[in-house]
This record gives sequence, structure tokens and C-alpha cells, in this order.
Amino acid sequence: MNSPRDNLFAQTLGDPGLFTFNEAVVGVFPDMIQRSVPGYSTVIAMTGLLAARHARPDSRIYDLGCSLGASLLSAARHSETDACEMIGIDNSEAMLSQCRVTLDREQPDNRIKLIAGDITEQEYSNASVFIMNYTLQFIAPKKRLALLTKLRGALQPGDILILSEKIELGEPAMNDLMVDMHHDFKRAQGYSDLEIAKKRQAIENVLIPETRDAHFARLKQVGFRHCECWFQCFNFASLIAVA
Ligand code: GEK
Repeated sequence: MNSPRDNLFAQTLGDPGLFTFNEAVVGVFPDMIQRSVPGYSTVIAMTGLLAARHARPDSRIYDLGCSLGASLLSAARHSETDACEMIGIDNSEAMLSQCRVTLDREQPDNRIKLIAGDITEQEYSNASVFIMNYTLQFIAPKKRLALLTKLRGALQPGDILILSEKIELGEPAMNDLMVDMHHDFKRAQGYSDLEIAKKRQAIENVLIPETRDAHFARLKQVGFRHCECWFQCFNFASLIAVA
């Protein structure tokens, strides 16, 4: 199904304000994320494969910041996940109500449960796979360690967290190049310079990226035994952490 085109930041006048996941964003979300996150389709498809390989029967697969359910739907396509409970959590009511519509259309057997709430305030148990694609970046940095500690505590050895994030690069020259390449990617996807600049302004201080090394160090700190970057396109990386 075609998603309405994202032109939320196309107007020339006015302060864009702070970016929030409101109804306007939800209405164009599939188009926005596809044209803004390089490698998004690959990450979602491979998330399904990674989840299928690590899904343990009678355990839970959680998707934190599930938005419209893309990662859960990808995991649900693989029969290895059939014996798992699948749970999506998001704190945007607008996002979740559209997610319900999408799931009813794509996954009518109702096997994916949705929870409206803040992922930092949930209790987690009996998980084999946590998916957190492009969500940790929106959590206040001081809350990230406690969240990851909870996730690790709900996993058994060998289980996984899939963590995709916009990242910062340690070396300033390379960081500048990757940011420029991301903007070139957006231009090639049809966004204007004005839209790119306004989105950047709206998202500053809302999306707070960290380096890959900072992610690896914290994942190790909370008890993940192995971490690797399995995909990166410019300044967007997807990590796997094994409990
Ligand atoms: C995808 N994973 O399609 N608690 C719960 N949800 C939150 C919180 C929070 N504290 N903060 C933000 N969110 C998806 C894409 S989008 C990424 C994830 C993006 C939710 C927010 O409402 C939104 O739905 C999601 O996290 C981030 O693969 O738009 O760049």
C-alpha cells in the first residue's frame, strides 16, 4: 500500500517546533522513514531473519518503539516465530492506533499484542528477542543504561537485542562526511534543502545519537557477552547484542 508523501517540513514560513510523533507524522510515517533512513528496508527485512533464528518457543519477542509494526510483521513472516508471543510497545497513541489498523490488515490472526506506554517504565520478562529499531535515540541519555539493564535481565544466554540507531562518528571529519551523505541521500529521495534543514532543526535535542563505541561499551556493561555491527549505511547502524 502506498503511504501519503511526507511534506511536513516543506512550508517556507515559521519555526518547525519540536518533532513529535503526532497524527500528522503518523499519516506520512512509512514514506518518511523510508526516505529518511538509509537502509531501512534492509534492516527491517533482516530483523525478521535475526528474530526467526533466535526466537525460542513460548518466549516473547518485544518490539520497543514499534511505530506501525514493521519489524514485528517482518518477524511474524517466519514460521520460527509462530510459537512466540509478540508484543509491540509505543508511547504515541496516534502511532499505535494506526498500527492496529495495519496489523488488522496484514496480520488478521491478532497474534501481535500492542501496549501503549513508555518503554522505560515497562517490566519485561521471558524474552528471547528484543527489537529496538531507531528508538533508543529518542530516550533521554540518562535513562538508557537502566532500560538496557532491564532488557538484559529479561533475556537468557544466547538471546538477542537488535538495536538500530542513528550514530555519531568519533572522528569529526568522518562524522561531517556521513552527515553530508545522509543529506545527499535525502535529497536523492526528493526532499528539498529547506525540508532537510527544518527537519534537522526540529529533531535537534529530540534525537540524541551516540557513537558505536558508546553503544558497545554500555551493552557490555549491562552484561551482553557479544556485540557486533551487522549493518551500517552512512550514520545509521544496526547492532546485534547477544546475552
Ligand atoms: C520501525 N521501530 O518502523 N516509549 C515508547 N515509545 C517511544 C518512546 C518511549 N519513551 N520514545 C519514542 N517512542 C520503528 C521506528 S520510530 C523512529 C521507530 C523514527 C516511539 C515513537 O512514538 C516512535 O513510534 C518510535 O519510538 C520511533 O522500525 O521515527 O525515526
